[in-house]
Parts: sequence; structure tokens; C-alpha cells
Amino acid sequence: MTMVTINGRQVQVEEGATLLDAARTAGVHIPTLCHHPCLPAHATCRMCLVEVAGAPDPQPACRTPAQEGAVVDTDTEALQAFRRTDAAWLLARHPDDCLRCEIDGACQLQTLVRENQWRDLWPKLPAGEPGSPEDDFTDHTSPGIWRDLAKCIECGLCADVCGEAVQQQFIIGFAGRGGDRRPVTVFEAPLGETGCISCGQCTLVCPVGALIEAPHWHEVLHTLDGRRRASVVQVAPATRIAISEEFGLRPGTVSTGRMINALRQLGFDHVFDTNFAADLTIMEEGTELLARLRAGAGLPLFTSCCPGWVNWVEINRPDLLPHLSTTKSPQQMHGAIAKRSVFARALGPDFAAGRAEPYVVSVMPCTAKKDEALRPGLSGDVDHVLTTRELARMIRSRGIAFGALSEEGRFDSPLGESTGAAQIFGASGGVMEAMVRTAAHLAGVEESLPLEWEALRGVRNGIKTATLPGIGMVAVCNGIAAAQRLLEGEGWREDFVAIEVMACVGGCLGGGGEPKSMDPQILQKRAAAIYAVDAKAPRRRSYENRDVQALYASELGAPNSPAAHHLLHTHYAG
Ligand code: HC0
Ligand code: SF4
Repeated sequence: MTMVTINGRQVQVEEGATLLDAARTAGVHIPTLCHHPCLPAHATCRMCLVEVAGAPDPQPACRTPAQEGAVVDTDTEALQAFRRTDAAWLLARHPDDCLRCEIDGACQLQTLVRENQWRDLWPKLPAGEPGSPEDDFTDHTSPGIWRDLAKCIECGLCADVCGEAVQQQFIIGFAGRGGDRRPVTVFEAPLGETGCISCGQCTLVCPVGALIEAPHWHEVLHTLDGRRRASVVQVAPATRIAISEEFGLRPGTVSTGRMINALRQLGFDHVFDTNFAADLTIMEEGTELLARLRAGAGLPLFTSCCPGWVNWVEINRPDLLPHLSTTKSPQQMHGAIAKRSVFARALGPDFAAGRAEPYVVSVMPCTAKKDEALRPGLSGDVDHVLTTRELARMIRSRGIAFGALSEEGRFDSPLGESTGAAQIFGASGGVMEAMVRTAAHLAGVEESLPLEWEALRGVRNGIKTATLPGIGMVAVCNGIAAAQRLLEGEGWREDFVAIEVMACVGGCLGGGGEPKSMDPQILQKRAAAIYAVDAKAPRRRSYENRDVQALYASELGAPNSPAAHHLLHTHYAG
């Protein structure tokens, strides 16, 4: 342990800790803008400069090691003056646009200004000056991600997360030096014309409003307020847990009932569960796997419910397309069933005749789901996709006291029932574990296999594997970088019968549309909550879902039947 003195208070910290860690241990707040606990420290924003006794100049606390006996001041008049000047530089180039900004209230620059009462530091540059707020630096070419470089503070976190440190896509990097340093895309192309997979991890770490999900919640509220169309909302497994954090509830709190009640207050007529369609996905995908095993072709089968991964395959490895499951993702399946099946017909003769269709919204922890809803062969299933963060904004905008809502809310029937297997879709390894449970049943080896597959669980970046007697070896790639590693060699072709890929580390619970939590342990808490929901579920295998059984009995026939293919399968752009 190392002893340091912060503002006159002695604290002990682990070897290797920084002065920022030491200050946090001492309960001392040091402002930061470019620091993220999961990414390398660059010390570009200079907000965390502190005075260390004996050092000639102030040191950045985020990357200065805590040394035995160090005596540190974090809040001298000189430091306060420096931070004020630093903020003035950032604000001079920043649009005076907070009230219209999508992340108003969640912006770290705004928080810094508010905490320090620096509101007088907000001059606008004259129109026409380079960098003036009237200049248009917006890039709305991607269906999932919006960029606005006028708001960028050049912290570098987007380049880190997109590059070596996490996703290894290298779509955003840095160009220029000193005052000209700025984040750029490959060849400075609009984002929609790069190889961006819309994973949205850059929006998770951006401390300001320079990178955000393409916002759709305003249009959704507008449509709901008009009350001209029967409206349907479906919610992803990971959203019901992480949304708690947006309202100050403990990470890992399950808010399914509160969220359902909030959605009803927002005006949705029918509140359904994406998990219903996750069970249906497993019936289709599990059957598809067994058919490929019998035919000895198209193996290994890659899961296709993560649209960031599907984007990656289409852009980077179209040769792998025959391996992708043709089963639609639960989001798209749910939309197709809601619009063109028994539920829609029950809404009235116009719906039954196809002259009208319900307005279908999905709430996802994911920015790439916005792309997915627009894909050829899928567009029309879902009208608008909202992220978990957008749903929280909608709830706040209507003054709904989320924490005070009852947790007793229930999804509507018939597209609301689900099993524990569907809930674990939200965690890395969950889709594979759910598929194993049902494939074992379909293959007649269920009795010899466990229900829970610990080897496939866990939120850490990497590759997980398990062997299923009677079926074969399966793999789970936790994050797109892990998938790239797996695919570098050729061994995967012989080694595995099925491979799950989720582009975001942790799976959907770490998706680019989730709350911007800065603590790496939060993913672990979200995952524990997901597995706890499964453990308590009365039914834990997708084939046990009674409403799914009823749907097959009433109109789909059997999994992979022509009717099921028509409604529940898709194709890819080669
Ligand atoms: Fe997921 Fe999904 S589990 S991709 O991670 O398959 O986004 O939460 O909704 O569609 O069900 C995301 C989460 C979903 C879908 C499901 C799958
Ligand atoms: Fe990179 Fe993902 Fe952001 Fe695209 S969405 S720029 S791939 S981090």
C-alpha cells in the first residue's frame, strides 16, 4: 500500500494507483472530462491538474502515479483559475445550444460549468468565424449514430474505444497536433460511408453531445400524442435492468414493472416483450442448427441477432454470410408478428385486410438496432427504435416519477409471455445458452445436459467455449474484437458447430444505447440481475413458452416451416 496526503488528509491506496484514484479514495472530487476508467489516460483536458509538493509544475492526476509520501493539493486558487481558463477555451468554441442538445442534463462539460458556477464563460463566437456555432459540423449520414464536431472537446475517448483499446474498428482516429488536433473518420468520410458498424460504443464514452444515438424519441412522442394509430411497444431484455440507473436506482435493479407502467403513461396502447420473440427466435434458430448439422452444411452457424455483428460481416467478411443464421432477430420478429399476424388481425377488419397496421416501436440497449430496422428485407417490421437512454429522456420529459412507479406492471398478452431463456439473451453467451437448452431438447439429448452453462457466461472481453455431448462444440465471442481474433485463423471452421457474436463487450447489457455508466463493475451487476431473473422464472426453456406454442399451432405450423420462413427469416446483402 502507498500512503499519500490529499488536501491535508492521509489516505492509503493500492500500488499502481494514480493521484486521481487517491483523491477519490479520500472523498475529494477532482473534475475530469477525458478520463474513463476502462480506457488509457491521455490527460488531454487538463482539468485534473493538481499541485504535488516538490514538483515544478502541476501534474495531471489521472496519469500521475501516487508515490509514497506525496503531498497533494487539488483545489488551490491557482488550480481553480487554470481550470476556469481551460473551460473558457472549450466553451469559446462550443455552441450555445444546451437547451436543444440531446444530452442536455447528461453532459459532463455542462455539469462542470454548473458545479463551478462558470455560466459567465459562455461567449458565442461571431457568426462566420471558423469554429463559430453557426458553422455546420453535423454528420447525420449513419442511421444509428449522429456526430456534431462543433460540440467535440477532443478528449480522444471515441478514438480509444473504436480503436485498439476496445472495438478495434479504427473508424475514428485523431489527426493534427496541438490546437489542430481533432477526431476524424477514415479519409474524413461521413460516418455512414465508412465501415462503422453502428455499435455505438463511441456514444457511450463521449462526455458531451458530439456523438449520440440518432434521436427518434421526439417523433415517437409526437405520434403517440396524435393517437391516430394503435400503438405497440416492445422492450429488450437488457433495457429493463439498466434503465434503473438513469433514475438513480442501484445498478442491477430490475425495473420491468416500473418500465411497463411508464410506457403506459407515455401513451402506448399495447406494451409487449421482445423476450416473447426471443423464445420464437430460439425455436427457429435451434431448428436451423439441427437442420445444418443433419445436412453437414453451413457450419458453424453464426447467430445473427446482433446487428453490429451483421454489419461487420457484410462490410468486412461477406464470405461468411452463408454461415449467418437467416432467423430474424427478436426485435424484427416481434415487429413482423405484431403487424402481420394474429394480434394485428384482432385489431379490426382494416388490420386483418392489411389496409392498416399498428405503429410499432422498440426500446433497445443498442444503436445498431436503428440500422437493423431499416435493412432491406426487414424495414417495415419496426417503425422506430429507441435506446434505453432515449426512453429515459421521454420519461423525464413527461415528468413521470419513475422510481415511485409500482413494480407490479405486467406485459400485455399474447406477445408478452417469455421464459428465462429469453431474458438471458441480454448477456454475452445468453443467446447460445438459450439455444443449447432448446437444441438439446429438439435433438433428444436434453436429459444428459445441464440447464445452466457457466462456461458461456461472464462479461469479460474474450472467447468462451463449451462442448455439448450429442451436438458439438460451441463458442461465444464477447465483443467484436474477440470475433476478429477468432476469425484470424481457420480452426473455427472445424472446431465449432455454432458461434455467438455480440459486438459489444458484455453483450446487449453493455450496448451502445445503455446508460453511460463509468464504472466497469456495473456490467457485472447488470449481468447478475439478468441471470437472477432467469433463475426465478417458472419456465426456463424457450420451447416451454405457451404463447409461442399457440402461435405455431394456430398459424406457423412447425419451426422453419414455409409460413415461419415467410414471416420470421431474412437474407443478407452479399
Ligand atoms: Fe439484445 Fe436481442 S438480446 S439483440 O442483445 O437476439 O439490442 O437486450 O433485444 O433483437 O431479445 C439488444 C438486448 C435484444 C434482439 C433480444 C436478440
Ligand atoms: Fe466506431 Fe462503433 Fe462508434 Fe462506429 S459506432 S465509430 S464502429 S465505436
